[in-house]
Amino acid sequence: MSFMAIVVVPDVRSNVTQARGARMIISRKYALVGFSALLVAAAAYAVACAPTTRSAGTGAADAAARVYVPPGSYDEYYAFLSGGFSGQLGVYGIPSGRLLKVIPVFSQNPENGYGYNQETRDMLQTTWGFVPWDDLHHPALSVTNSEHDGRWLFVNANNTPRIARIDLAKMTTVEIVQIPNSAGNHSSPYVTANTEYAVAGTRFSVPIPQADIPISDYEKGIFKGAISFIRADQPGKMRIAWQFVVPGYNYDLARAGKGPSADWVFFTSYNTEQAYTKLEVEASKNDKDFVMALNWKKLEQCVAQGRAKDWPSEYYHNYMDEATHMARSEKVTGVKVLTPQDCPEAAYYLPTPKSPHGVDVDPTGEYIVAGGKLATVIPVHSFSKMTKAIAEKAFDGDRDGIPVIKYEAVNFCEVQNPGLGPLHTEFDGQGNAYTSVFISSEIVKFTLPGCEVVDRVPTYYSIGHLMIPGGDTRKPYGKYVIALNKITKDRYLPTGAELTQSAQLYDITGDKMKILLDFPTVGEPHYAQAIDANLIKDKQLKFYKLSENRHPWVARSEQEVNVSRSGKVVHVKMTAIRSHFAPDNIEGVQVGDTVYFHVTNLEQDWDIPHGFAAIGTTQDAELLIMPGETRTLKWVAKFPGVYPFYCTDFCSALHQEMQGYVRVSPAGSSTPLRWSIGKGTVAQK
Ligand code: K7E
Ligand code: CUA
Repeated sequence: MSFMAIVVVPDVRSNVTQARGARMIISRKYALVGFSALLVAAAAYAVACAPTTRSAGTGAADAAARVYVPPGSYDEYYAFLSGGFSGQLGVYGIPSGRLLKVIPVFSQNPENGYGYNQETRDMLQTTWGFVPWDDLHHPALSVTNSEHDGRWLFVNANNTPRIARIDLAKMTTVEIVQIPNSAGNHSSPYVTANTEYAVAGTRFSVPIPQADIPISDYEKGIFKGAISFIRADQPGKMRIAWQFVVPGYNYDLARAGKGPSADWVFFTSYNTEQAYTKLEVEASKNDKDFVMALNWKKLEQCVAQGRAKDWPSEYYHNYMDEATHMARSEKVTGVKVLTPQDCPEAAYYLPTPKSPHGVDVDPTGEYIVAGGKLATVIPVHSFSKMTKAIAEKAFDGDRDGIPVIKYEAVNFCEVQNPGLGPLHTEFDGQGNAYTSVFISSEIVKFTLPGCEVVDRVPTYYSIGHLMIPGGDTRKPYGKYVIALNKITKDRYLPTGAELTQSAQLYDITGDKMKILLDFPTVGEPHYAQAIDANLIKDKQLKFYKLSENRHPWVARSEQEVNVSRSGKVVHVKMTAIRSHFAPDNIEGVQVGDTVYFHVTNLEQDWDIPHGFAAIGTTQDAELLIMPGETRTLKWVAKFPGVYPFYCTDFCSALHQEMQGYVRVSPAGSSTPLRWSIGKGTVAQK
């Protein structure tokens, strides 16, 4: 969760005693603070609206039929669910909820060696060094004219600010760029209407540039937020195009406009109080915080006109080189920085109640819906009112040179009775909006432009984001809404202290939302995206072409294998094919040698990976080598002896025969370096 102040009330379950207990704890804890009343109300509300579990009940057969995908058939959508603190992305079929793949992004993954093996380790390089973990919240599919185009998916790393690109034809992470001058890369990444830019805002404001100063200097306005624009439509070339330095608030979530508002991006900001301690109280004082509207076209012009300053920042850009199948890691120096003064008329603040979390733009591009997590209404702003207010200068002063538009001049409506703790909103393309409501644990449906709540349905439990397939595009697919829940409590067979997180699928084709399915998720799902399977299923990569493999240690046939020594490093250039390695006998390795096994999978057929594992591997995991690919395992020879290596992926009837030996002699031994497969084929150096 990213809003600590209210997570103290997640106990929304059908247990009155528990809720009462929670209420007591809360009121004790918050007796001193201004909004304890709201929190108590929250707990009371939880009791009143306590969901009844197992509500699928009568319609169960009908629900089952709606999500049933017969064996051998495909799902309708691919859904990409963020894994939160797992640093991974789960790929699920919808409506079945079947897990199809886990894509490691900001994580090491022993299943396929990502982040361990020598080819992919550098994807996780940063100015802090090798950072093999992060907190992944928001997937964003690439779009053309604000509709899915099936090229890429972008995701954020929250902790050590980074953005990654996933290639949707490979379903692997192919590019990661670090974001300097940012801290808590939460409002990230959201792409503009034609994926020109991925935008990323800082959740935590920090001294920019970083400086050793007292924390209380926050009050002097030295702490700032950086909004980054990352060029996103040029694979392999993600760069910080520029950064826009804004007042030191917390920039929580973002959305690009579409249609008439396509030149704009919107960011929520909370902590406009600029608190730096006890934020749960100190950052909850103002009745209104802001949505910040940024005209990125104008900012782009200002940069083109040379108004940005060059700042000496450093960051890493890592990408998978297609030809060599290896990550390239480069340090980039310098970033262009704009201030509001450098580029007037590019940024405006829209007053928004109260500590807003999500901000979402409807399919027409006209309505900007914010989720004020402590607000008692859902504020909906109007883009056309906003442009009019800007033309008429209907302002209420400014913050650091950013004009604040009068609330009445930009607000379209306040949706009444939205539940407690509205967070995120998606759209069905039929004039309805669906907002996730955390404290009262429900999805609330309201009409736009009607602004009237027309339905609500409980979620089990504590929904964070929600997602309608295509629900953030110009053309939502409608049909389903998926609740991404924080807490499951009694929903599944218990598994010790750590319980699964979960998603829930609802039918939204009728007037009333209907729950169809619960399915557990990998990690904590924050946001998710789903795409029509027809857009990408037929372009899935089946294997890498061996003839195009330019890995420096590739062996394209068994004739090309060899073993070579350079000082205390031994390179084994080897191949794998059903059902043997070549070579499979290696001698002459010495204690203290570092051995690199470069294994090329010679198969040119779909779904025939080979694995490779060597005993006592300490730094790398096993390898999983796709057909036509080369992967490298680093192995340190520790003790004299004869050690096996073997294939870990059951690849054929003779998979268990797919093994070999490496002989390790004492350091300085006279055993020559030699390798072989089959008797009498010994090669020697
Ligand atoms: Cu609401 Cu990180 Cu998008 Cu979680 S965030 S819920
Ligand atoms: Cu190759 Cu098992």
